[in-house]
Amino acid sequence: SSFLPAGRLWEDLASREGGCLGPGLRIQGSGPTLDMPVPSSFNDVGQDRQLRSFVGWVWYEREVTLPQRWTQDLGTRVVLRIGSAHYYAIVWVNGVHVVEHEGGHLPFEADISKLVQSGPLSSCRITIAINNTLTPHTLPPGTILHRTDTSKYPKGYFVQNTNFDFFNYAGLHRPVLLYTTPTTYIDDITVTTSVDQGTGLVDYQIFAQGSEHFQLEVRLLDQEGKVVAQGTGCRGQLQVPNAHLWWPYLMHEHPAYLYSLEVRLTTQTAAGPVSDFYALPVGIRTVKVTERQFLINGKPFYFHGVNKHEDADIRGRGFDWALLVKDFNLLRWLGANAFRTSHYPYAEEVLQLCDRYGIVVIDESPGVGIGQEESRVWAGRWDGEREREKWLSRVLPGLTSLCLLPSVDRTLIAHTKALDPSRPVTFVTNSNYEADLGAPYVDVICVNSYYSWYHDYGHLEVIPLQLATQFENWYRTYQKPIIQSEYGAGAIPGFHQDPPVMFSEEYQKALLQQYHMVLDEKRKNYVVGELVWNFADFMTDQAPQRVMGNKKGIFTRQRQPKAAAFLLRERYWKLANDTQRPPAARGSQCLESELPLTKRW
Ligand code: BDP
Repeated sequence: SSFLPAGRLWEDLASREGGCLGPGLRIQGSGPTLDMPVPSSFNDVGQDRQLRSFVGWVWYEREVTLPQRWTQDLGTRVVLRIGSAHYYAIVWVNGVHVVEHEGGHLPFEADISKLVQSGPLSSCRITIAINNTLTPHTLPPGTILHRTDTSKYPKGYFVQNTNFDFFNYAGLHRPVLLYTTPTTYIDDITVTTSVDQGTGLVDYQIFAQGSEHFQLEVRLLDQEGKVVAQGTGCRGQLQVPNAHLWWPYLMHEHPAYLYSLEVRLTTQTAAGPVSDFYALPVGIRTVKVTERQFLINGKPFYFHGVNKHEDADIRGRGFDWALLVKDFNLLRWLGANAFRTSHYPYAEEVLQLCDRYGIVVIDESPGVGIGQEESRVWAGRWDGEREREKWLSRVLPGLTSLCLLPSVDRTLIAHTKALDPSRPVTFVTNSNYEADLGAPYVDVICVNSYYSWYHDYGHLEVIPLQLATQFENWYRTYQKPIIQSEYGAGAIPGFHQDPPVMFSEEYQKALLQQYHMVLDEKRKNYVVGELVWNFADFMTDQAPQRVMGNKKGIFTRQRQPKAAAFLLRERYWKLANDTQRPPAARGSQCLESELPLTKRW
């Protein structure tokens, strides 16, 4: 698509009109444009320092020709779907405003049938203005600092300030799609599952739009394509005797078993019956938290995994299938059974792959870096139920096991649980166990610590004492299971020093080993997981403590293992054997590609 950076900030504009162009104008010919791939961040695609750090409005435009059936059959509904646009987006079709959306990490769409079906034209010009300015009112928040000392800065100079440790990549980060449905269509499907003495119970609720008159048929198919249960109507319960449960990776011989829930909606029209159809993969599983354990299907689950980012060379935060599948292959290689979507919701394709690979997810809202000023802003906005709903629709995750909130607000946590009682709720804290305001209300406590990294530099020997104290304090105070949600050390790939020194691969490895000694002790009791910071090196703002980004990855940004990756691989496979597989079944549960490792044991 063509792309035009328009050079104005939000706060310069009286309204969010999208900068210097009126909606009727074409981008082509209105100024110098660039070719811009979608999906991708725009920052690293060019050879231009200003584009890399650009703050303000950018414009995307693309003209497509639609099939005649779409534009002439009035029984067809044409939808424009935008996977994500960071941060604020305004969308026009053929110069007509169709939708606006705030928030850079969730999809949104617009019904554009009327626009494309109104004339003989079958062309469709999609124009999207995006503003990446972060303010105290955005999620994540940020501030624009105006530098007014003219002896140091040119007139009008400003910088975007943020309180988080990743680069504020922007653009159309996920696919932009045009698709069709009939005018009466399946809008949403909600599924919850439970198990009663081996019988899987699948409760479904289907939301249809467009008319009141339709029939709904529901079928549940197993992996062989056999129908195992069926129903009719908008809501019901399907019963699956001897159900195959959805188990996490390495916890069962056949992990990640998915049924397919097929929903067919039929309407009678003058031209005959018309149907809409949707197939949703469904895993039957239960999740429960006790005082010391995190139970999946009634068995203790230990999270051994990573924190991630949507981040890579050139494409920035842009969605890329090859990268995604590589990452899942690395997770399998590592023996990881879980990850956290730090620090925002990831593309839905990521969650779908987690379901297929048996990876348990802590799905995080974009509420990172909320300081005191922003808390006041948000506290104001949470007044009143409508604002609260708006907030929740932005922070609630998709198909995952845990839902993570940014806030220590008791009613917000209660409300989240009311909306989705099937998922435990947590939030990640660096704070002091005594001062923490959220811990009393969450299901699982997630604690970050960076011993011998951000203090006691180089003194690896203090980790066991400090970490044991951390766990004991939190557990004594709250009696809830704890996940070590972040720990780690920076290592510049190829830097070696023994005895270990900070930033060497040896130091990263040695620091992790110190943590593991304590984790091994405490996991016998109430520690239910460990997630290393971070899966891969990732880009950040420039700062003297960052070496072309954050180097705490156990893989490089190009997904090559550092020494610590081999250490964790050995540990995670051993943890899987120790804690999750019945002894008799050991060694029989690996995928073919992993057999050499199992044979070694
Ligand atoms: C953690 C933050 C994470 C940072 C990390 C670090 O959650 O975003 O990248 O510290 O400093 O507390 O490496």
